[in-house]
Amino acid sequence: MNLLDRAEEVRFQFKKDLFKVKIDIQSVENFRLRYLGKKGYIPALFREFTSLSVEDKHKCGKILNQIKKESENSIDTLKQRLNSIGIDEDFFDYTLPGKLPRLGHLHPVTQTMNEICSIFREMGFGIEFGPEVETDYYNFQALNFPKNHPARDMQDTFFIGDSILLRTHTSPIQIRAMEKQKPPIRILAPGRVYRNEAISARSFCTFHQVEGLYVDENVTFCELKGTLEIFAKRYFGKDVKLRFRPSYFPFTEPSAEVDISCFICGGSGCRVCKHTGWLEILGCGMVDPNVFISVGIDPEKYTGYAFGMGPDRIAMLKYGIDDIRLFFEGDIRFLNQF
Ligand code: 2NM
Repeated sequence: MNLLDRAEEVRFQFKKDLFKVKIDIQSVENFRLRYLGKKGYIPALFREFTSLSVEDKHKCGKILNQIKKESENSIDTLKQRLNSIGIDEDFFDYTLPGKLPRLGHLHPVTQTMNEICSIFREMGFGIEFGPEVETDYYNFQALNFPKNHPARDMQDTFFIGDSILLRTHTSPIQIRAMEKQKPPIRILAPGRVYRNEAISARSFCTFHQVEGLYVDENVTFCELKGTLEIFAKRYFGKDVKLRFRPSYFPFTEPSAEVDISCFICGGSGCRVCKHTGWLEILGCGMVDPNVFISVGIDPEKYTGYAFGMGPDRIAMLKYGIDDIRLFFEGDIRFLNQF
C-alpha cells in the first residue's frame, strides 16, 4: 500500500538524519519541526491516514503510531543530551572507542623478493633496478640473442615500437651495470617482467624475476654452485639438496637449470613435485664471452656467472598456491592471508 511505503521511507530518512543533527538547541528544534511539527512529515502521514478505508486503517495504524513514538523518543534523547552538555556546545563523546585503521602489508611476491635479496646482500651483492620499457638492444642484442631467435617474435614479446618493448627479463639491468662499472661487479637485479604468453594458472603476461651477476677475474662455475647452494639452504632449509642439469640460454655458456630436493616431501615424491622428488627453481650459467664483448669487458681477462629465478613461482611453492593469476588480482581476501 502506498501510505505504508511512504511511512517506511519517512522512518528510514529520520534515522539517517538523526545521525547528522548537530547538538545545539536550534538544530534539534529544526529537526523536530521537520518530522513532528504541524507541517512535518509524520503529521502529514496521519492526515492521509484519515481518508483510508477501515480495512487499510487496520493495516496502517499500528505502524504510524510506532513511527511517531520512535521519533518522539529519539528527539527526547537528543534533548537529554543537549541538557547534559549545556547550551550550544558541539557534542563529542571522547569516551567512544576508536576505529582501528586497516593496516596493509607487503605483497607476498614482494616479501619473497625481499627475502631472496637479503640473503644475497649478506653475500656481498648490491641491488640494482632498471626500466620496464626497454630497447631491443638491451633486452636481446647485447645478450647474444641471434636476430631470428623465437623470443624476439611478436608472439612472445610485447613490442611498443619498432625496437621498443617491455622487458622480458631483468638482464638489461645487468647489461647497463656492466657498461657503467668495471669488474668486480656483484649485483642482483629484481623486478617485473612481461611476456606475451597464453594466460593460464601457471603463466601470466607479467611476472617477476630476481637475477644475479658476478664478474671478476677467475670467477668459476664452482663458485656459482657454492653460492647457489648457500642461497638454497638459507631460503629453503639446510637439508635441501641441489641438482644441476645442463641447459641452454643465449647469454650463458655453459648453462644449467637447478632443482632442489622437494621441501614438501623431502625427496620421496608428492603432489607438489609431481612425484619426481625435485623442484626446478632457477637457471644459471657462465656469462657468454659475446655478452662481455657487447659491454666492453675483456673476456680474456674476466669471467662471470649469472643466474635467474622466478619469485612468483617460488612463493607459489612455498605457500601452496596453485594459480599465479591470484598474485595480480589485488583481491585483499587473498592477499590478507600472507
Ligand atoms: C637466467 C639464467 C642464466 C642472466 C645472464 C645475465 C647477463 F646479463 F649477465 F648476461 N643476466 N642474467 C641469466 C643467466 C639469467 O635466468 C633464468
